[in-house]
Amino acid sequence: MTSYADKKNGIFPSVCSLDCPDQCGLLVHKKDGKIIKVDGDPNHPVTRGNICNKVRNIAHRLYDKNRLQYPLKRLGAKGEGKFVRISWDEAIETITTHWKKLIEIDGPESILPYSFYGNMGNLSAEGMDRRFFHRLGASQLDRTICQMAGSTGYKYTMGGSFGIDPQDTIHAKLFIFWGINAVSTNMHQWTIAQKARKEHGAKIVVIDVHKNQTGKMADWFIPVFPGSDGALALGIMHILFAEMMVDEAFLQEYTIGHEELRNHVIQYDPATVSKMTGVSKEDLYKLARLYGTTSPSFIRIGNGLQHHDNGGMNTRAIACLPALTGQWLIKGGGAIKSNSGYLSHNSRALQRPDLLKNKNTRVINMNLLGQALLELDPPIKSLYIYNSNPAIVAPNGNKVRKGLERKDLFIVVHDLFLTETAKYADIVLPATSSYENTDFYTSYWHNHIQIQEPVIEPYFESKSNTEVFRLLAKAMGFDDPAFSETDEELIKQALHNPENPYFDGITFEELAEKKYVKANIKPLLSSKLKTPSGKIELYSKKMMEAGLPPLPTYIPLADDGDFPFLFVPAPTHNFLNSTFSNNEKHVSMEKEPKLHMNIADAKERNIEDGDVVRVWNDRGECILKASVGKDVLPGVVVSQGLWSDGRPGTKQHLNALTPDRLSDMGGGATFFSGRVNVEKVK
Ligand SMILES: Nc1nc2c(c(=O)[nH]1)N[C@H]1C(S)=C(S)[C@@H](COP(=O)(O)OP(=O)(O)OC[C@H]3O[C@@H](n4cnc5c(=O)[nH]c(N)nc54)[C@H](O)[C@@H]3O)O[C@H]1N2
Ligand SMILES: Nc1nc2c(c(=O)[nH]1)N[C@H]1C(S)=C(S)[C@@H](COP(=O)(O)OP(=O)(O)OC[C@H]3O[C@@H](n4cnc5c(=O)[nH]c(N)nc54)[C@H](O)[C@@H]3O)O[C@H]1N2
Ligand code: SF4
Ligand SMILES: [Mo]
Repeated sequence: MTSYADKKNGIFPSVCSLDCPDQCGLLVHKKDGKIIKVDGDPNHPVTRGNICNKVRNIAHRLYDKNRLQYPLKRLGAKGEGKFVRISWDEAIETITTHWKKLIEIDGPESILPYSFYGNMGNLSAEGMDRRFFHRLGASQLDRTICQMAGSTGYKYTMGGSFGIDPQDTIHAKLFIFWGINAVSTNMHQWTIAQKARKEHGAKIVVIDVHKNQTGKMADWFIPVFPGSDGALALGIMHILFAEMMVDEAFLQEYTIGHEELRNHVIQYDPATVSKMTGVSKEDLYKLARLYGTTSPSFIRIGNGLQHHDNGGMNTRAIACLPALTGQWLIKGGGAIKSNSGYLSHNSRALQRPDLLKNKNTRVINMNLLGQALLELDPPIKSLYIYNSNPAIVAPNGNKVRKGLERKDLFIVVHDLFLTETAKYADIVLPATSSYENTDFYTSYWHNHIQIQEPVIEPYFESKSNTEVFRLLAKAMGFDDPAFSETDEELIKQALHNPENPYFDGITFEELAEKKYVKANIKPLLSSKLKTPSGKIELYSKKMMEAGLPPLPTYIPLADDGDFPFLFVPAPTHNFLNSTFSNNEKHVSMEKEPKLHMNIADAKERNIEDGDVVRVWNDRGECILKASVGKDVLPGVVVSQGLWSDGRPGTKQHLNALTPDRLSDMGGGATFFSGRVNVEKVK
């Protein structure tokens, strides 16, 4: 294993560890032992030398004056932010002594790990941590906050997270970016679309509730009501069948349920669908005919349209479209929701669920964190939080914070910063950045596996996730060899996955030498799909068994009270979720949080562009600046960014407003299905 950490000067290979589909290959420039510049690797076939501004400026975050240097113990009240430095020995001793007592009195399920993908490295996000909590017998966390609804909906249709190779989309003549703010969240897919537009006149259509940075650069922007995408997809299907633009041979050979679907979509006529979606009949015909007559056509299905009560079904419905026109057989045609299925590593070897010894420990949905902390019986008595910042990112945030405030709840937070969440902790542990670690990465969009070797020394006393779990295991007296294996051994075990043919022949040695290796992907339909029938399931018996409509169906959003606006608090350009929201450089690039509203709605409330507005519902309130115009439909308001609410005089914890209902499938989050009211602050 190489480490470049002790090299003072030079340019070294690295990988972006952020939760972003692009998973760029990076070149890190060092001077006197410090990172001074980060570039995209020009030889990386997907990155091609381009990276986002967030990561170009990452040195500002890595060396931020507020970055944690030592373990801390809380002095003040929970949430207050008063801490004192302690040693690692004291930190580990305090945690494990507390846990041993809890296990004796309340049992191990009184302890709950809470994490997400603040670091996408497979060892950092789901390696030694999983081994540790399995052995402990802690409550298990269902990690549902991001893509669960959509992935489950897509899986019913296509059998798993399998789409096309994004590098092939250069051949597409039509790109539909559907519920994805790709300019900010998948920039290399956007770059390919622009190249295709320039080289062969490809058209770019964006379907969104907000004409944001992506919609503004489209050839055609189509605004829709939040949560209405399923209806829009069904309206397109209606026209495709009615005007005989479907590929009958493809339907016969590769799908099941086409006749049921053909009859089912008769009810979704253009007039009906126009009312459901806000898309005019004319535009609906235009879109369906464009889609029905252009080949190859490619749909990039985003996460936005699935953060809804009906998010699973919306995705399921859109996923049926490429089959109707036979796109999956054409190079560059088809869709991508997520491609994570292609790069599934040996998670059993890495996570060692066998250490649970078949104990049937309870599973807690992370979207219900507030409820779990306040209502669960027997109660959760300790939380160990890493790779995530729930006090900002979790839905129904005030409920979450009320739970975190519980005096009898022992909280440990492992992070690079004293986040809003860390302020509630009893013990705070400093984390290394991914640039200080060894790890391997598997993108959920492109098809490359990548390796990260340390490029800088650990920052002061910070430690990686794997290292901390090794220390905790030792202090708990866990002597299974699983807890002493090195990072290199863990990577080798994970890469050896006999169940994934695409990993065939890819070795640690090759990866260590080349830094990135493309998996041996075969065309999607060259073998049976992983659906029960092996085909694309337009009709799904499995859905019916799960109590869902077996055919794609429009189901309106749940009732969220009498507030006049649907509220969509989406991610923003210069942050990654809440990461960077506490770094001055990135906050200065992003400026301030805004509330986009339609001019007609604003007029009714005497709100002008730039006015300060109060946004509220029965869950909480925020104070934002109004941005008045025509970028959203009447009845919809949109904000961007998960802002830190630590700065004095601000009230911008947007998840204070969001519902913690679960979506129709997969226990997913419904961040964008909430309602609010808005008024001018005098
Ligand atoms: N710069 C940046 N990049 C990121 C992130 C970030 O925070 N910042 N986050 C990362 C993560 S974890 C994820 S999951 C992805 C998410 O990235 P995307 O897949 O782009 O998903 P979102 O940004 O959640 O939402 C995308 C768009 O959906 C729109 N939208 C909301 N509701 C609806 C609807 O009902 N219908 C339609 N058609 N559109 C709707 C929103 O206005 C938004 O423009 O991005 C990753 N990349
Ligand atoms: N309103 C609203 N809420 C949302 C969303 C939305 O669109 N709107 N998006 C949702 C989505 S899709 C997602 S994925 C979630 C994401 O939510 P989170 O997973 O919480 O993502 P981040 O806010 O980026 O927080 C990651 C944290 O991990 C820390 N971290 C980074 N690397 C490491 C490491 O190696 N070790 C440790 N211990 N810590 C590390 C970072 O410093 C940061 O504080 O948010 C969700 N919340
Ligand atoms: S955040 Fe995304 S686009 Fe930016 S460097 Fe990382 S992987 Fe690339
Ligand atoms: Mo996400």
